[in-house]
Amino acid sequence: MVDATALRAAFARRLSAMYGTEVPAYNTLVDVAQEVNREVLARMGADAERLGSIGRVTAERHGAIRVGTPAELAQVARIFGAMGMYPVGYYDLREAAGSSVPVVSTAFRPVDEAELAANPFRVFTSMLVTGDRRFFGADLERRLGEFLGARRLFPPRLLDLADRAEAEGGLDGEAAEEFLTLATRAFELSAEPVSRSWYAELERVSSVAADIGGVASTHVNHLTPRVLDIDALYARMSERGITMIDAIQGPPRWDGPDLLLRQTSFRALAEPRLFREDDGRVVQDDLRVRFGEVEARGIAVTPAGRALYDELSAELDALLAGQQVTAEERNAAGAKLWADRVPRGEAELIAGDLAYFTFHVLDARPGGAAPADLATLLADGWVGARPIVYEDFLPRSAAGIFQSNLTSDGAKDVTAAGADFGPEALAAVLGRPLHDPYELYASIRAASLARVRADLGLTRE
Ligand code: OOG
Ligand code: NI
Repeated sequence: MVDATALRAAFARRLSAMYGTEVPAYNTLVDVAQEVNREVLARMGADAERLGSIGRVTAERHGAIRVGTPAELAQVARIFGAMGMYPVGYYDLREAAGSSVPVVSTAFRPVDEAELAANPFRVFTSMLVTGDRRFFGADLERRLGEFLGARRLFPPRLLDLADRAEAEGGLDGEAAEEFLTLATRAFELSAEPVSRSWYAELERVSSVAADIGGVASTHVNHLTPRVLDIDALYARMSERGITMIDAIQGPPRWDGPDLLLRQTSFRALAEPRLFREDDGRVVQDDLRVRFGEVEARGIAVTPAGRALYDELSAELDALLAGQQVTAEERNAAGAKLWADRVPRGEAELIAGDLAYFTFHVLDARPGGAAPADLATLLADGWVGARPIVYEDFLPRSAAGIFQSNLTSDGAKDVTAAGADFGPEALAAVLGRPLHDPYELYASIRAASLARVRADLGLTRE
């Protein structure tokens, strides 16, 4: 029996091998990320593994895919469900700062601690909101609906195997092989010709709409490795002649602990694609829709920590509004705000309930009766803390990643009516609960505290 964990790990490896043949620069990115990770490990030793073992970090990827309809998204949920990946979080990229991308998104990922440690593969998944009048007029919505309704992204056999795997907790060897082959193939770039005029019409609305609804299949948009020092990676990729986007998105580089998520990318590569002209001729041209992205993950923050992050980001924007600053200058201004306002020590992050940690009883604890409160347990050396890694995404960075890789600005009619499509609507489409990331982190923390209490023979206060 190949269980969900093994299916997920195998799928991540196969997708990586496939994407490397389609986008060779991805292989360079993975090589450089691993080179940097080895150096950080040599330099920092065990500290380098505080946010995940080197085994986990080396295998760690996130993918991004985009689909067109609720029915397609529900099928995606079944395929990932087979691999122990469940929808977590709601992102509205139609609204995020600076964004005009007509999608709502979630991330499929493992939700419990052991599964995350075994393989945290996650896929940022976006769905077009074709009923949003700011982007699509009624006629275009209707034609888009017809086009999307007529295509089939996933073969019925793949969906059957997915359902069986989810119901039975895995698949036997032969069925697992078939499932993995079909699942990987479903995300390959198709060689089918693209209708030039249809693609162009959608591209006038948004290049993301064209990438999703202009073609008859779906594909991985990017596959992102994790790196332990993203500033070193940025410099090294630039030295290799790969032009990175202007900046690293997310929190600034500073001399405190890594929090949340920092990401950067290089521009979409021109890939050869076949086009069908209106007169029926098929010609070769290229499209720039896929790109390379890399990320560094930090500690998961609580709602209070997130509010502080959002506040500091807004203050930084206000501070720099109207000024022409380089990415370095922006980082320096951000790092200064952080130095003034974000605690630099893990103990302060715990005391201020700003970030999530798990707790464990230390072997070398004092004798006698254990104190009952966590602060004293930590301060007196009874209990140690380990940070919980941030497993999710940042809407503003996601919008920045989408945006910096678009070939055109598209057109959004801000006076037209948007379409309500909130987290409840998304959960209804998925046909399964949409997990709240904060609840997941909090329950991992709570489980560790329950173990500490049991180990120390403490009853709940
Ligand atoms: C997804 C963009 C968001 C991230 O890492 O924030 C994303 C896409 O381009 O489809 O992947
Ligand atoms: Ni991404």
